[in-house]
Amino acid sequence: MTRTITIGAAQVGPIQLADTRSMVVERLIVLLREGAEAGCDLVVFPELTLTTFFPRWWVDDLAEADRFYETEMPGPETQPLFDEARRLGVGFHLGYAELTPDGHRYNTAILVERDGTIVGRYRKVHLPGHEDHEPWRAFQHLERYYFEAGDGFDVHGAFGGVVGMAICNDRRWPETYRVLGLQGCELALIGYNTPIHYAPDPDQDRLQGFHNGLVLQSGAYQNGMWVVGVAKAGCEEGCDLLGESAIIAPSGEVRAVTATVGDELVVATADLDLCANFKETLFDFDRYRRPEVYERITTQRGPEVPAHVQAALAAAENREDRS
Ligand code: CDT
Repeated sequence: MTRTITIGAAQVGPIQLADTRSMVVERLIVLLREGAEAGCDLVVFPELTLTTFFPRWWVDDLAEADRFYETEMPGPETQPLFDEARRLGVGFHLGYAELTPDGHRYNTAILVERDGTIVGRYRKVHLPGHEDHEPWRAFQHLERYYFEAGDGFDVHGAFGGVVGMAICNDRRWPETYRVLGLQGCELALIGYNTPIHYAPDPDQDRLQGFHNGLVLQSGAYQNGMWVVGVAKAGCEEGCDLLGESAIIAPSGEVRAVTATVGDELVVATADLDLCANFKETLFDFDRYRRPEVYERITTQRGPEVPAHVQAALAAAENREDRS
């Protein structure tokens, strides 16, 4: 018996500050219905789907930003999305800002099964950008101010397979995919908001699309899993966000990719059994991995050039100075 799941990557175009939750949810329902017509079992929405990407602005007091966070899921404005999903029998993945009853703030994603029940929740682990106001930037990237970091990558038994989640900047870190891969993940869902302009090194602006494909495709291939990367795209409040949402096979091949930076659904049917072609051959972790020599990965955070290498480099520099 094959295990196939038809997936819709539901890219969402820009959401402006003035757009209400209800307006956004209406757009999501249109994409969900389109997914149902295309035979989707699962429709994947991006990171922080319900609002504009608010970490681009500084506020003196975090409470001023409370309106961007969800205090319940579903809440009155998101309930229609859950209702429509259940009616259509289509599951979904949704990213949003979460404010917990005890005051914690997370960049969160949930996985919702075809009957409308939440089967998994993930809180972003790798928070990019900065924590203080940096007025020199054209726009801020204050995720480290607005959110606390989540504490791990879990997988969930859903849609007939092993499903994991990650959010945006997580996709640039190989550890993300590996920790999921080590739990047998067959399908990783990753929403993103990626500004084209990267203030600390603007030379990277021209590489945003290339780097996006590079990390999603290598993560898929090196772990033998399907990866779905979904953008909030287009010009949001004057800030251009990358599109290029894609569904990637365990071979690393792109099976579907968006062509616009607006609301756009692309669909691919994922055979989860294809994962075994990679997980049981070249990437047979149990047979080939060598965790005993990877100790630095979990014990060390930043790079440490060993003392003997530093000494050798200093000696070489001395010799050059003397010659
Ligand atoms: N949302 C998010 O994580 N965006 C980051 C931008 C990094 S630049 C501060 C990304 O990795 O795409």
